[in-house]
Amino acid sequence: MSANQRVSVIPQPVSAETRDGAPFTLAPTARISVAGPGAAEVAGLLMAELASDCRRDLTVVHEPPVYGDIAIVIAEDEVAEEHRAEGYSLTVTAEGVRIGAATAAGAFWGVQTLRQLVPVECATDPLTIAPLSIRDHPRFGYRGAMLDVARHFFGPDAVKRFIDAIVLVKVNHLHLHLTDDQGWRIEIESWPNLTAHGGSTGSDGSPGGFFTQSEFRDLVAYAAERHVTIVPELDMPGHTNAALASYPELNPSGVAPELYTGSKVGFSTLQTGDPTTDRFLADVIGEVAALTPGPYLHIGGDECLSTSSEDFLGFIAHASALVASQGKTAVGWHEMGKSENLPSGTVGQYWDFLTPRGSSGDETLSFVRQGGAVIMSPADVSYLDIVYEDGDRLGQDWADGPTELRSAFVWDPARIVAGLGDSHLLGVEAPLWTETMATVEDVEEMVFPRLAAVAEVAWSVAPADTEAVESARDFADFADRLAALGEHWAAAGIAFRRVPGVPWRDTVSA
Ligand code: TNX
Repeated sequence: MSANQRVSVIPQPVSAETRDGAPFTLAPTARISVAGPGAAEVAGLLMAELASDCRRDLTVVHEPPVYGDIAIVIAEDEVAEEHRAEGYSLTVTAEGVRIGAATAAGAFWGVQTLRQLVPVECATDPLTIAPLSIRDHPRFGYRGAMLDVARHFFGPDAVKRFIDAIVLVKVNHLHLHLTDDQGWRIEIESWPNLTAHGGSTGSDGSPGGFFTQSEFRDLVAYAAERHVTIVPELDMPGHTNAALASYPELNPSGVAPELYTGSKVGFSTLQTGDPTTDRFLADVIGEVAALTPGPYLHIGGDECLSTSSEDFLGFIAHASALVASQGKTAVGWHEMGKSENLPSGTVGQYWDFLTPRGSSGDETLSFVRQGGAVIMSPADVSYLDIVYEDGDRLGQDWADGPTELRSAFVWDPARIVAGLGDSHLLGVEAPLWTETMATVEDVEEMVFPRLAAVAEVAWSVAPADTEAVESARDFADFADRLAALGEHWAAAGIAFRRVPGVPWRDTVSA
């Protein structure tokens, strides 16, 4: 374990050991040698990073490596069978760097580890890395971040920047909360007013905006190149004022409400069993499914405080069946587990606290009873919009806030709902709700560093089986590694928050 601690990477790899001997030095003659399916694409991304961050011009060659090269090798037997989906190995010696993986995704995560090991001064100083050997694979296949583009809209460039930042800590799902009371952000060709009117504003009267279908397709492709799956969310039947405001015929009165720019939740609802609403559902779910190569389509289902329970159950059965009929796996917030009529395999997303209250635990177990799995997003530790400290300018405090970095780190997803262990969990996701965040800098301040903590919870091995997760996770060690990652964030211009308790290095400016 002590050798482990000298290799500074987040998330902590499964095994990481430093080795004796001379360091690797990147010479001007170095090349990236590739072998195996997908290796050239991963090498292309590494090449671009080394060009932009370190001003090094490497070529990619389909030849065996020679002394001083960086090799990326993709072949089945590079990784033990049970870890092939995303596992990788990384060795560094004076002779060269070698990443081995069974898939392009595994090689890509190996590259992210390598990026953290490259010194940030690589543009001006020699690029050297001490010899080491890493073997690594994730605990969970679903490691997510959610960006709420409905309250404040963030456009394609901002979302790409977000993707670039989350992959460094091996987050591989980006859940986009595309619709809410304050705005509808995805073009639906058969219902154009959803964006023309429903996308025209946002929280606090912000300017709004939306993704055209072609922008969205481009975003999905950009994410896929980086081994990130986009999970689109159409939140319904509540959280739908923007849709109701765009089409009077979706309202029982036939009168459209005004657009909404406040922060209340739970006041809007679509109707159950209404023919116009049913046509709307089939159209929007059909168009978004067609834009989505990934397996998941999230249909919300949270905080339906204005929907009768009978209507809620009918609505969820109908909408989730539509998702399944499009060949997608429905995902919903845990309230959707009230339904006993979910298509088999429907995924639940838990957003209650570390200690479940009321019926949230049972609603979450309902997904497993119906053949599905669960994503853990406990609000009191993984919600990135909760204030860091009392009195913060950004964020809310309803989820037992403030949420310090330490709280985002010392918890375990398999110890929340009794009866839900690793085998029932798809993974872990950290959501960012943006009622109070208007700029990319605001977003980055809330997301970083806490996303790094949640990413480690999702990727790294479970803490030892002791009663208290608090003592099983080594926060001091995490904080040391985070200080090194912070240098990379600073170099990339990410507006992370220098929270107390971390030995941030002040040689670089944030
Ligand atoms: C609850 S948790 C919400 C969101 C809010 C968020 C603010 C959940 C599924 N819904 O509508 O934006 O709290 O923290």
